[in-house]
Amino acid sequence: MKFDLISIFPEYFSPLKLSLIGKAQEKNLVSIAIHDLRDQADGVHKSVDDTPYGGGAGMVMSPVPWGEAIDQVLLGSSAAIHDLIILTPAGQKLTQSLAQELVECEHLIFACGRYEGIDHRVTRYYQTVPHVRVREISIGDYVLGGGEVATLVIMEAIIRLIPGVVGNPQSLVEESHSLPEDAVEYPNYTKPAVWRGLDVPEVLLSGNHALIKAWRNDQALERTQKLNPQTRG
Ligand code: 6SD
Repeated sequence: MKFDLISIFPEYFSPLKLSLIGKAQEKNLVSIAIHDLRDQADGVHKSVDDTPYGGGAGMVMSPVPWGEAIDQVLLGSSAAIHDLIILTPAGQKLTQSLAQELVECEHLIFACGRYEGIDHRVTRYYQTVPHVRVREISIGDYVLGGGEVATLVIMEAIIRLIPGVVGNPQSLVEESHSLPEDAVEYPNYTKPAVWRGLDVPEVLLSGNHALIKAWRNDQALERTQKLNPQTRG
């Protein structure tokens, strides 16, 4: 799976060398290339933004360097389909099922805006390009300073679903199947059996696997009701 990330702050992506995603790159399960949008900017100031048509506060990212950067990525790719992800609070909300859909993609391009966002013609133009699917995605209803952190979130959600990335595939199975549909996780405990006067729930020490399974199920449902009663459980 190939990822191309385009941003004016390429250093935002340094954490991708760590942990799960770092290992996934070492194992050649994913290939990640980072591109500085400013490499496509002209003039001494390498400007990538301008004032908004129609007025208003802030600056809008010019479609010109974005078009150059995205075209360059597309020309260098042999993929049959390219998914161009544009991060925006107005996009489709990231969910586990969207992550499961995206992990099937061969080539993901993340366009990370800053300022007031990217000139909307970038979305409109690439919607007309054959073999490109444009997806506007949000990670939640709050406003970030740019698309970089949202990209890191989406990539982590996707990459851990690639077979061979998570060490113990049973943990993926447990997360997705053995709990009730859409429930959050049950609470976890490890040694010591008593910590600062707090015991581990007795059932977990019982060795009775059927009882443990039923208890975890109850706990997951109870937590789901408390944490997210509107949308889950
Ligand atoms: C200006 C951006 C890009 C600004 C964003 C995405 C979400 N879920 N909240 N905020 C965002 C994305 C904000 O570029």
